[in-house]
Amino acid sequence: MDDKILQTKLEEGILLITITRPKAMNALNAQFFREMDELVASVKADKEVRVVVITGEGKAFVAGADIAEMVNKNQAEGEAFSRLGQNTFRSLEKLDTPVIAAVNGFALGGGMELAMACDFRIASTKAKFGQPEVNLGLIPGYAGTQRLSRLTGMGNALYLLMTAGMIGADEALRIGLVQKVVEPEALMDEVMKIAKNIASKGPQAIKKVKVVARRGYEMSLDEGADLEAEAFGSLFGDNSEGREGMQAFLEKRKPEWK
Ligand code: CO8
Repeated sequence: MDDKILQTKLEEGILLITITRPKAMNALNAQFFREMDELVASVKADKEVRVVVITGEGKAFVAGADIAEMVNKNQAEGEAFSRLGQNTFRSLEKLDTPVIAAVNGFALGGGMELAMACDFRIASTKAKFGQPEVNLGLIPGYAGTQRLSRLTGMGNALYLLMTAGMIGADEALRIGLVQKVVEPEALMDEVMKIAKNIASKGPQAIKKVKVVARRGYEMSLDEGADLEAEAFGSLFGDNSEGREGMQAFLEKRKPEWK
């Protein structure tokens, strides 16, 4: 029997990762982080994977870190569990391959933090978002305190972090936490359509655009623009992706990416 939490399917360059612990609402435990670390390393090494999609089985995307696994931790173990998750989510975010969260249901606590570490989020109308940690006498520990304000602005972030309230997909769309909301039965078709669209673009350009946008966000505008110019230049020249893309446009044909 395959007792992996993360089930994968690779189809037309799209790696679909499904979190399959539905009886525990896909709560994140140490095994999840081990498996996710392995997957991130394999995506880094695999040129076939153009886009990663993450979703959850059942009625949750992920309902948080595994409370049963956390409850008896001491201070040092709590901090270590936080760093473990932070490192995994950071390495996911740093992949140069795009990562899309297909949020099918509850995305709470560590689950919302996982969704926020993805490049963008497509939500089902059934999705519910929240950072309920303060209900448990905790705070987010997978950098949710940092990413939420970057995505939604400080007022929206502190409102959600302090009230621990749950919001629906439409409210998440309004505050910029998700980029699109679709009916539950259309979620995976829509996400796959978006993923295939991205996979059809220049593969080097997609990677560069992600890395430059993300790294530049942590720099001054001048430093970010410098990084952009360097990456822009790298797409030019004989046998380059940019040459093929522009040539194909001028010749009114589809580009042939390598
Ligand atoms: N951890 C462990 N088990 C969980 C979790 C969780 N986060 N969420 C749900 N479960 C379990 C339930 O205990 C239950 O188990 P059992 O069947 O054995 O009783 C099963 O999943 C089904 O859950 P419910 O019966 O509660 O299902 P409902 O449909 O009634 O409710 C909810 C669904 C609303 C999602 C509800 O389960 C809930 O509120 N869950 C907890 C949400 C939460 O508080 N999440 C935040 C957790 S803390 C966190 O994520 C911190 C992240 C940073 C950590 C840093 C490391 C230190």
